[in-house]
Amino acid sequence: MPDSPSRSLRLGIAGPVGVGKSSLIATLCRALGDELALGVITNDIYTDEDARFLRSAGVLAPERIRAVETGACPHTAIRDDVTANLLAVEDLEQDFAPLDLVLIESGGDNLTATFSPALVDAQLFVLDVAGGGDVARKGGPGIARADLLIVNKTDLAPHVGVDVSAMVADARTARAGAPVIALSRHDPHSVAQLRAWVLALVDRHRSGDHTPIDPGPMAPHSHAHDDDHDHDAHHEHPHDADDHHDHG
Ligand SMILES: Nc1nc2c(ncn2[C@@H]2O[C@H](COP(=O)(O)OP(=O)(O)O)[C@@H](O)[C@H]2O)c(=O)[nH]1
Ligand SMILES: [Mg+2]
Repeated sequence: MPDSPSRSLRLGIAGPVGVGKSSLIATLCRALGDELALGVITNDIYTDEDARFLRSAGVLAPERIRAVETGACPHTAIRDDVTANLLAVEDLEQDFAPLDLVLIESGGDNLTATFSPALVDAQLFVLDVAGGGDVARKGGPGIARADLLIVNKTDLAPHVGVDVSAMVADARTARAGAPVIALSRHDPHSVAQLRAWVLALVDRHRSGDHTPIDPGPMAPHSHAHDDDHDHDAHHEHPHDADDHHDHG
């Protein structure tokens, strides 16, 4: 629930590592920076690499881009205990009031990670064609129920043997018709579609006509953490569906 219609729209960007979340945020800052007051939060496990990439892209004043370091479990910081992210958003909103839109990039450790509706008003889930044409069909809460699904890097489709229109059709089926945009930062028409979708959402948020949807918690899962970090990867944390899992 928006605290007040004048608070910024908080838009989450989720999806696996490497699908182009940071690049999509840079694209959005370029496409919307003239008409909206923007802020960006990145979630990285141990670094502020995404924030540094975005600052160096020069698409937004560097002080409007802040990093939250999430520790071992980036999905926890956007779903189960969103305190650090909420504080970062509220600080940005206070420091640059009034902001229209805050973009929050997830740490992207898991195909099924979703944002809590306590942190974001709406969320995008990003896939790329290089992940294979099948991935959209495999589903998961973000793919099925995020406010918008992006099939990214369509310019690469001929090189990886993926049929974009079939992938988009599968995605639409998995989402019961909810919106899907086939995107490439090299395709101005697709960028214009994304821009229009975000502007329409900001309008609905301002007029109080947008209702946040919870895609639901991530599926029960186990995953191995990077071997090159010296920390105890074996731990459990509660998810909101009470589906405890082990990291191995
Ligand atoms: N060909 C192509 N590459 C892209 C596109 N968007 C992002 N990339 C590349 O994909 C890689 C991962 O992008 P990044 O934004 O860091 O992904 P993230 O881990 O999801 O934040 C980088 O090398 C980007 O340059 C796109 O539309 N087309
Ligand atoms: Mg990134």
